[in-house]
Amino acid sequence: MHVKFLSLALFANLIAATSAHAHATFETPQAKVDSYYKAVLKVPHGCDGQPTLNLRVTVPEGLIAVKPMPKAGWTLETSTGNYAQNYSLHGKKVMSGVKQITWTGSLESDHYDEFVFQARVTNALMPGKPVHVPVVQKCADGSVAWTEIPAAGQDPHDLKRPAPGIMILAASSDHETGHASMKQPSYNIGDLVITNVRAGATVPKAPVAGGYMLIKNNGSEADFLVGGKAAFSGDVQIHEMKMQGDVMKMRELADGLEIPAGGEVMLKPGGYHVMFMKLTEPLSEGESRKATLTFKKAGSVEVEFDIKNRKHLKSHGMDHSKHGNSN
Ligand SMILES: [Cu+2]
Repeated sequence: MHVKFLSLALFANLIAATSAHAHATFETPQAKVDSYYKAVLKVPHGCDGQPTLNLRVTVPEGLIAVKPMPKAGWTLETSTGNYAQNYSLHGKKVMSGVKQITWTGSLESDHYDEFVFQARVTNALMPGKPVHVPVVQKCADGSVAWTEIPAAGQDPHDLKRPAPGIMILAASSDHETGHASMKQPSYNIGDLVITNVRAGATVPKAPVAGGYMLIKNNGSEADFLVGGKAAFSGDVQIHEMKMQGDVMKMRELADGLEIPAGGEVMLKPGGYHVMFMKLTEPLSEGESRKATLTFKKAGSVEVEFDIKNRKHLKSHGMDHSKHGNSN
């Protein structure tokens, strides 16, 4: 059997359609975390002049609750299996689902068609990184396997047959986890991703300051934020704020703050926070301060806190005027 290949581009927004080859692509090459993504795979032609008889899509880990769209004139088959990790969707545990979709029919080589499925984008996928969807196109006399996954930072052009990809964007449904984490740096340590790192501005001689952030755990085991170190603070503690009757009480979490497996915790004013005790200098709005955070399993990571005044902390460090146009 001889096998011939055609070309396929990854990201329509990154790779302009300047190639001499025809490409199969996703119509929308970006998808947001914690949202449903409609994947429209565009197949512009068959294998070197032959009609396409069969198209098989392999669902990558992190896309769940996949539902393919039936096509008139095509037979639709799916195979299901267990995910590598458990996910939660609408409060329910999801452990398995569609892992492979196959459409069988016929698409003339000089015709164009689209193959559609819907998927839930889980927070196991990291914003700013692409996810790749291997596709195999079969013809009477051979097949085209778009299954090569580019390494981190590798130009898909360097691959002969890259799997089409989708760039993962931060969730937008919630301003806490939305564009704030896109415009601010994100810190990775082990399975943890830390974004939206900010601390409250202080008045001169103030003894303490609060530090806030979003911590995501993409791993399969819980981790704990147990403490930290900062040049501007004599003692870095992890605190919880809670209403006790009518009184807001603050206490140190002696065992640390749990970041559950596959979950996330937002540290914010009025809730969990890093407490910088024994401040050695005031923190002024607009400045930033480096500090080290220590996790029980993942270890220590240096992060930079953006210093915000109280009002901007409450709005998660974002400028209100920019809230309207994040999409
Ligand atoms: Cu505190």
